[in-house]
Amino acid sequence: MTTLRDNADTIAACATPAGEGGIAVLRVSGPRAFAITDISFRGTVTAARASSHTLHFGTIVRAGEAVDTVVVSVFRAPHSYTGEDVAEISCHGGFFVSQTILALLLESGARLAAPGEFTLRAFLNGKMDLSQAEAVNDLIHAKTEKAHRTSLQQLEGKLSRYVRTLRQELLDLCSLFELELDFSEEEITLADRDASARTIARIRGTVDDAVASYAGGKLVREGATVVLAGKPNAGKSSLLNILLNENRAIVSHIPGTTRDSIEESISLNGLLFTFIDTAGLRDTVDEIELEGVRRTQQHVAAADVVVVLIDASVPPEAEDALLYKKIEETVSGHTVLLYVLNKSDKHVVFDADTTGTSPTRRCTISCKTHEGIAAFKDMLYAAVLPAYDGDAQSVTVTNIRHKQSFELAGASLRRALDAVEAGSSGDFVAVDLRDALDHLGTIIGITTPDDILNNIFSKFCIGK
Ligand SMILES: Nc1nc2c(ncn2[C@@H]2O[C@H](COP(=O)(O)OP(=O)(O)OP(=O)(O)O)[C@@H](O)[C@H]2O)c(=O)[nH]1
Ligand SMILES: [Mg+2]
Repeated sequence: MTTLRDNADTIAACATPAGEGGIAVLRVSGPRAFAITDISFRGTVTAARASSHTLHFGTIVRAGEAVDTVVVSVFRAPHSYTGEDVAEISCHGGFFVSQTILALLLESGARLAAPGEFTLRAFLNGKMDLSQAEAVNDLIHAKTEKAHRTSLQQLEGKLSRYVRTLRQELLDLCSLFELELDFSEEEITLADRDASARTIARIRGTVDDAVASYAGGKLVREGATVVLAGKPNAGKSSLLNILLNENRAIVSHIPGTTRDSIEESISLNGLLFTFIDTAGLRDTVDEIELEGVRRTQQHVAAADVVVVLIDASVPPEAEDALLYKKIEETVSGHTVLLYVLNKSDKHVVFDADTTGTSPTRRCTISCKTHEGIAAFKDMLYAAVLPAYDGDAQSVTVTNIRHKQSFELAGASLRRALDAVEAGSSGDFVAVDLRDALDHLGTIIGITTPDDILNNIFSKFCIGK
């Protein structure tokens, strides 16, 4: 997007996905939106003369011939999504029809919109701030109830209000320190140092809370990855099938059935869980199985949760301890390890205590009778939940860009606090406070450089 801040063009794109559907919607936005639409639209009134927020039935014509019957929605600036004049043409949802109408709009003088350009214009025209614009994209991609709720709250301005409140407090404080510069000759102190230090520390605490909420935010946005690992025949594929409620993976009594990893996602209590069924871990000379084992180890290393599944109906073998130790060594620091004893319907001979795990991190199930599955799901949910407090009052940061800005703001505030405590002059403190203000400003788009804006909006779909 070379024309980031150039709103002179009128842009057009198909706002609905490619393919066949009930309707498709072509969106046109910009100073010539109505004039361009009217070149091919025949209705009882032209879009140019229609009042805002009205719908108009008519026909799209090309070279005197009808292309489709359509409904044109008219939104006049500034009361539209982009803040500009917007026409939305709802046509029959066929690929040929929608592409023909789009081509007509482009021939009539519109430019094809870049990804996210409608939302970019909404942002540039002050219809929403940057964090709200990003929430639009999150809302579109939300797959679960919690992802939907957090993105909607962000769209409605929850994060914006949080950031604006912090910035206002900082701005008030910063002006006092800056004002001292005007009286530097007289050595007047306007900002009480003790009170200022307390305020900065409090704001820093709030900023740190926002950073800390990211672990939960990431969980809400991306979900948790749960790897089912263990020895061959433990019942990993059986468990996957039960969780998905379908016969996704092949189950057989032959050890080494699963060779490739199988990945599927489901929503549990509103959070997205991606389960990966893996090749059973054992020493093998089979080349394909060996590759499977290598992949299992990779998944284990990247997992949020590793479920170590154990066939409790067979006694532990001498090398088992080594296997479990290896899994423990492979997982990263934040990974939760759960030990699940399977086949409780049979005679259980495996002693769970030999795993050396805490009882809250293990359970017994039967993939045959489904005994213990509900408790297993509860344990799984509880294992990832600490990351997400779901507290409606506090803010949940779901976006890595926002997290980094909060971190940078926190670091600036730390420097400001050091400067106050070291008795530095007001201008030193003010510089760090200004930095913190700028970092917070990038979250809502006040001080965000154009290349970052480009990067953000280029990830949107075309037509949004
Ligand atoms: N009795 C009983 N049999 C089970 C249970 N769970 C799985 N099985 C059986 O155990 C065998 C192995 O099950 P799978 O789900 O294929 O085991 P896996 O861990 O995926 O094995 P690999 O893919 O070879 O690593 C099959 O014959 C299953 O029917 C259970 O709870 N009780
Ligand atoms: Mg399997």
